[in-house]
Amino acid sequence: MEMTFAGRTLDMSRCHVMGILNVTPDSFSDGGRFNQLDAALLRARQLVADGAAFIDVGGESTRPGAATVTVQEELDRVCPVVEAISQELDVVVSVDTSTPEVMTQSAALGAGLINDVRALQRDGALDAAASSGIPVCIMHIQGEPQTMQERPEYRNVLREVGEFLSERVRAAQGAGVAADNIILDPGFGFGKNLEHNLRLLASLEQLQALGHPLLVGMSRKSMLGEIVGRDVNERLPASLAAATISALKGAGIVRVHDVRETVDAVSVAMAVKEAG
Ligand code: 7PJ
Repeated sequence: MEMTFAGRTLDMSRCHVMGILNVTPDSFSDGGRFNQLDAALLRARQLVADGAAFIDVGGESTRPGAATVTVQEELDRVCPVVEAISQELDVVVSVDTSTPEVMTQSAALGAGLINDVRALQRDGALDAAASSGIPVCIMHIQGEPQTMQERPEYRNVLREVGEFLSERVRAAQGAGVAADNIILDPGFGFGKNLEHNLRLLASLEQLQALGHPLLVGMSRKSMLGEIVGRDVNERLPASLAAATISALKGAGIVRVHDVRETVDAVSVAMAVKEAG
């Protein structure tokens, strides 16, 4: 169950914490590139100090209604941050992108994981991921980010997510991605209502049967807001519960905003798992 990310080997039978680092510009800030890079590095240092094993750098918002970004804009946002973190910090840099050019350049600058919420479905993404030689996370999504939450429908969400992921694994392997370089993600909130999300979380063990480590992301998501009736900034306890459950059910990576708190929660889950 070991996996190597740009020279760093991790035991994926344990649960690791991935900190989220958004490098989408704040429309209310007039900070230039230098300030943005500086701010990203400060945040990255804190995430590592807090215990993150991965930092997920993303330059494109996938929120429904978010503005689209050009390839050049995404490269300009993501690449300097990937390069700086890779050089300075002892952490795996993950790049949250669906864009082949960003995959290729990030891997060359030291990224250790490609995290694609579109499951390598964009033209050129399969080949870019394969040529990069680094591991990839393939996530399930129903539809496109802009419209995915309008009316998600499944006959059997667990089976359909499993079939989609299996098909994308075959496609990735067909393009030359090594089987032991593939991580899978059910894609919580990506074209799913609360009932779909809960069914997937309740059955996470069954997705392990696909034979790849699992990454899960539920931090602060609206599925948790629906359960506890709280705004996005008050969802830390709910997010910790979701991370704990995921770790107990065998997730190899949890993708979160609140790294320090999640590391503690996951440590308790791991200690219990090892005692069982
Ligand atoms: C996920 C992601 C997720 C993976 C986002 C948000 C939305 N990548 N990128 N899994 N979510 N692999 O954080 O609210 O669930 S962006």
